[in-house]
Amino acid sequence: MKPVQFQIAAIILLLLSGEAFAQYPDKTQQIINLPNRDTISLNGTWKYIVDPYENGYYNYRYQPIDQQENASQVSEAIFNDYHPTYKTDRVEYDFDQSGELTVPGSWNYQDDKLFYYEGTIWYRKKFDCHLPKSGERMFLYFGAANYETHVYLNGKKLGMHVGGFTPFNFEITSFLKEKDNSLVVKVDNKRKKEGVPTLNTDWFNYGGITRDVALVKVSETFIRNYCIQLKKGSLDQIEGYINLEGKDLSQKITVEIPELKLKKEFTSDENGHATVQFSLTKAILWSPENPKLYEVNIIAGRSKVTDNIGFRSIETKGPDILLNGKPVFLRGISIHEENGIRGDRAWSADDAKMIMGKAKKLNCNFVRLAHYPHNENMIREAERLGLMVWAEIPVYWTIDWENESTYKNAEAQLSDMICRDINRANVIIWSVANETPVSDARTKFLTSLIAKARELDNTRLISAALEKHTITDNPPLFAIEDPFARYVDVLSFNQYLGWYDGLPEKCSRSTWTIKFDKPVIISEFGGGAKYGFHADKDTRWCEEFQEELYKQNLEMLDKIPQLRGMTPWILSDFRSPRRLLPGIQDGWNRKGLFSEKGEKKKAFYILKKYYDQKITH
Ligand code: GCB
Repeated sequence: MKPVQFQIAAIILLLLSGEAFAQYPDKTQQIINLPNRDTISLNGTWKYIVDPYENGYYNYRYQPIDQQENASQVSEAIFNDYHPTYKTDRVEYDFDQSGELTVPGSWNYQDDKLFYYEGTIWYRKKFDCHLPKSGERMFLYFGAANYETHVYLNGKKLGMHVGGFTPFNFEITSFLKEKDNSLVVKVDNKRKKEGVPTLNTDWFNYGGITRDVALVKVSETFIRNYCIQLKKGSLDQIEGYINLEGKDLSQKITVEIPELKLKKEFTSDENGHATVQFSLTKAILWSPENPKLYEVNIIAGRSKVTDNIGFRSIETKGPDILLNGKPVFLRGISIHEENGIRGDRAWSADDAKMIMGKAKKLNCNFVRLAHYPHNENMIREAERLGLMVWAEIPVYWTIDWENESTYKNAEAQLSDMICRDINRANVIIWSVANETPVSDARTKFLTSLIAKARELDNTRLISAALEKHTITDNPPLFAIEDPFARYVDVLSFNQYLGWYDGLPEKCSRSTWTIKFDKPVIISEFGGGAKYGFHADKDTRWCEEFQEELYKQNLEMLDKIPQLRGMTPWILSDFRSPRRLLPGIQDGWNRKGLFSEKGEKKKAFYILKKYYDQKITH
């Protein structure tokens, strides 16, 4: 083919493949409840190649190789310096001779040379596998990879995914071999202006395959996702759905809760969708005091899924948050998904136990999982321990509000988070943003996200961490003036009196006027302290300063009449490339109540004491 013809063909292919690998599908394709599916783990050691110039993806004209003529060969052809006018036998890569990374795990903490690396790494895993029998299908599932991921199996591109914190899957039934499958994955964690999050964040940009990878075996027609939860406002009526995928979409589906001797039947429509409604009598409701879960079985022909589900209601009434009809104060803490001892993203059940155990020590009944969807172990462990959850998407600071594809990306992350966790009783709040600057474009973006969240789940509360507004400086008087405040169920805001705004004593001179008849949650307050650094309470970075800051803030905030909870910033010190003060920060945001190694700072005891008193009210 002559170069010009070739280029036209390439463009056509590019357009076609753009559709085939749709980044932000309208309907979530999630397979949920991985912990209880028939899976084969692909965790472990993977070969890797660092590719800062994306030589394995773009040719010398910077055209993506895998969207051109030889797309089906791509995983074998990467790094061949592919030239459109001639083919070459020359090979300039070799997975076999390359190093190994452990999956899950970011690459940053596994090799000093990769600590600040932001770019592409190619992974390869070889595996043998029993081929699916007739009537069975196989999917490849990633818990998450940060940020943009392209996946190839045995030379065939399966697709791509954008977003670092949500799961994705591809069907691989017809591409599998019995022996020596070659799974090649390109992960790129370059920050992008139009990304979600965008260029600037206050957390570490861990790159790579950061959560579990597994093969999932299902039957030809299978239960993809479902929601079995209490109907909004009810303590005994279940309302939900079940979605099947496959050939026999319209069929009988049974839902059983053996402990309650319940067995109900439903019929799915021609799209595989069934609406579920039934009464739940004499069930013990899920609560922090008694985080009761029931085994729930869903059976559709040969497809059976078991989940452990709790039932509870969550509502607001004026300024009150009602859990199972009773007012509750949210004794919370903000958390990043990080294991500071390892110095990496948290991903495992053990990581989740360690982190949530600390929140329990503070006497929390609530956690804010900031600033992106955390892995499923975190939510399930919190549910087991009786911790309610605020879940959030990385619409953080200065997103590209006018960009349609940025919106689609944010909406896909929101939808995927909701779909994955919709059966978790402890999730009570979906948050759509953190500290976003007020503008019409921003408010439109966020109200569209809220509409989507309500369409997918009309039972949970919606919020966003907003910012305060100064009405007068002297005496300091603050309010929440953000126009977006009227759309949320729970009015939440971050404020840093005593740290970014004055010294802790400013709290005693400050007052708040909040005109909304809604529950108020302080989604962040806090200040930095280096564990083990002791001085007087006026010396920044010492534990005594942070202790005083907590005392003063709690006294001030407690006077807000609508105050119904808080999630101070933050449980543990966390890595942030913005925090470089030598000897103090050294790359860590020091606002933790625990150090990254798990040592308690003095402020821990102040918050715990406050929560101990709150428990009686
Ligand atoms: C904030 C952000 C949070 C930061 C924190 C801080 O307002 O929401 O992501 O880490 O302040 O430490 O400055």
